[in-house]
Amino acid sequence: MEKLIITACICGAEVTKEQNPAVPYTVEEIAREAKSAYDAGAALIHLHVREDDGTPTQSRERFALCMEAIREVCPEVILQVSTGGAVGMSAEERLQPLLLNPEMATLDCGTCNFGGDEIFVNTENMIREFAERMKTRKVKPEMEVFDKGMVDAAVRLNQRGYLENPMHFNFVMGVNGGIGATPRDLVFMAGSVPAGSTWTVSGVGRNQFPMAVMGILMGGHVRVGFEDNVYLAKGVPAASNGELVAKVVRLAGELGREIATPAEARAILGLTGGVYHDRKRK
Ligand code: KMH
Ligand code: ZN
Repeated sequence: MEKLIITACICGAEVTKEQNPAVPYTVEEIAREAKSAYDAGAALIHLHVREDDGTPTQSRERFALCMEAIREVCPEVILQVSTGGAVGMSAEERLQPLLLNPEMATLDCGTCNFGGDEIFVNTENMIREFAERMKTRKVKPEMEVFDKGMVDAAVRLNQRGYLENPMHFNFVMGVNGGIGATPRDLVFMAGSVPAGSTWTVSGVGRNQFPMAVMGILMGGHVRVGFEDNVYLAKGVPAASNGELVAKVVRLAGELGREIATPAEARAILGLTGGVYHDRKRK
């Protein structure tokens, strides 16, 4: 089986220090959490950033500061910027970090209820526009899919030339308004992507580790981190993102799946663009 790529979603846009004091807000805290995840075995960091008071922002300048700070402490790690941002942000606001030529970015493939009155809006025109901007800049998209219909939407965009093969999906499972997080749901999602695609699974909340085990066993990849879950076990807050990643490394070890280094993850995902490679070529 292919080696396991572990993605760490270290920060998110919604989770707060009230939920877990280790949630990073400042540039230094974000670099600290990225390093803890990388040291534990994460090859890829899914990045949101905050103002010092915790307010989510998609500011290009703030992303630049955080990305540089992460590169200082873990130069090899793959950086994937969020273009999802936080609920209610405009498309242009969300697109700002693409200007920094990251290796990867998220491409949210549909609109989803996030609970209460919150709606995460991604119209078809927005998705096309985001996809085109990523293609122009040679940024590899990770298709964020909260339901099976969003896989189909991505496949349609691929057929129309907006998205290149092979596609990489992230099944975000267990959010209010999206698909559940049962083994049957994951088998359904994994069976719905085109042949040759890669996928990772993000179980939200208490679904994080059950879905991680399923992903490990099924030959997919795994995302863990504070964005999706702040607990190491029931009632036990994680001291760092690194603790969450280390748990996945332990589970994978027990199940006989090796962990991909960033270089191996780049090969699996076919990453060739972005600042990382530009600097290497110089
Ligand atoms: N914070 C959510 C509204 C992404 O990063 O692309 C969107 C999100 C998805 O986290
Ligand atoms: Zn995100």
